[in-house]
Amino acid sequence: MRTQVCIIGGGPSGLLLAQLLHRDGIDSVILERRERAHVLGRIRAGVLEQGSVDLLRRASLGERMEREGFHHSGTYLAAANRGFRIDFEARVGKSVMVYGQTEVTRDLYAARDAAGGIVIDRAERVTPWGLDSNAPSVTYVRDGREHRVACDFVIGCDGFHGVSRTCIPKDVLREFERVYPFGWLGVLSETPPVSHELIYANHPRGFALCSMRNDNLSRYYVQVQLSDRAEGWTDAAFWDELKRRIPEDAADRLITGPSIEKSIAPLRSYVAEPMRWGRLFLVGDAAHIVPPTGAKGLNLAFSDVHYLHAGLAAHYRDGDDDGIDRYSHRALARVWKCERFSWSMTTMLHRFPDQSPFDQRMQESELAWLETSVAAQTALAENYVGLPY
Ligand code: RFL
Ligand code: PHB
Repeated sequence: MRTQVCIIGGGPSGLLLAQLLHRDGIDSVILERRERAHVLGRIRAGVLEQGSVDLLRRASLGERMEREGFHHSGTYLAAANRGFRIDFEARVGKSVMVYGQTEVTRDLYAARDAAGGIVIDRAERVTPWGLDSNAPSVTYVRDGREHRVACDFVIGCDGFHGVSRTCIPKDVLREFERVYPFGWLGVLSETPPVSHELIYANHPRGFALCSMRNDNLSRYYVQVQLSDRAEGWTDAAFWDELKRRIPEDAADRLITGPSIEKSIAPLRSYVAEPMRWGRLFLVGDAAHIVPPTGAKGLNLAFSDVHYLHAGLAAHYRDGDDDGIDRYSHRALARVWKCERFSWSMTTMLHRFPDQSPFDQRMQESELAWLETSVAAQTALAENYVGLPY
């Protein structure tokens, strides 16, 4: 088979890139390792920046998001069981959209199907070839048979554990990493959200987050030890712990119920440089990971898609390679700013194992400063709603 752009990974970044390219008349094939039902079953991000919303609209994917998503014009931060609000609209004139990654992915698959796009799931042993030549290709095995896709470009949208990044020679690839000494235990429950906006809580017992998917679907997280297992946490233990860490009025209001999903995610900051090698381009989690505290992972994947789509469109339309040549540099400039924000939110809000009473006071005074300083609130709001592309 031959295509112009071969995309490895059928997560949100691979699907969105394919959809944007399709609108420019550029054809692509997506190779996805898992079954589609598995990809659609993942519970991940919940918050979309304005730039991500605009990009989805540009790909004609805005309709259900507009109907079912929630505009949030602010968020609550809390320290020691007392909360205060940061008003994004007042500080920077922008808001965010609460619309789950699961729904975004479902909309993207529906759009690919409607456009007759090729998404090959259960593609095993996906292997790129000739990335430093003008004629790359990708082989894969499906139902025991090997296939080859010849293409102009290979795009690695295959997440942190994908194959693409490993194709960049060791003496070219530079990796930067911080692994945090804790994880997030996340619970999804069919209960009304405790608050109409998110609550990010610092507490001496550890971080907690109250988020949501819709009027009767809540998403909550508590910081846990990396050695904890989700099965080891009963629902009752989870709700007790959450209540201890959030503001008292929210704890009093909290409606609890059985969990319908419970899992533990480790926290990591990671960047791979460069994001391009020969005919290979890395996008999203394949190139960088942020801890979820700033709600940046999916949004960062989408800003990569924006830069790469613009570069590929100019290549095919005008024979202009400036955009693809500058892709890695432009994407990384934004990646590092979002890495910094996600790291700083994580550092401000979590309890670290060796944290001293001094460190705890430092966190509390940073939050106290945020509560009263318009300048500090503006800086946080500018990053949270999304830096410009
Ligand atoms: P994905 O979603 O990991 O998709 C990669 C796809 O590639 C496939 N794949 C392969 N296919 C073929 N061959 C191979 N060798 C392959 N290896 C892998 C995989 O099966 C998969 O389908 O990467 P992508 O598209 O770059 O998207 C990134 C986002 O998924 C990620 O950044 C976010 O989920 C992060 N994240 C959040 N981001 C936000 O912007 N806002 C949030 O509120 C937010 N909350 C979160 C999060 C991530 C979390 N977890 C579980 C890590 C909350 C959590 C708890
Ligand atoms: C979520 O709703 O899953 C969510 C929201 C905000 C975050 C992380 C996760 O910072």
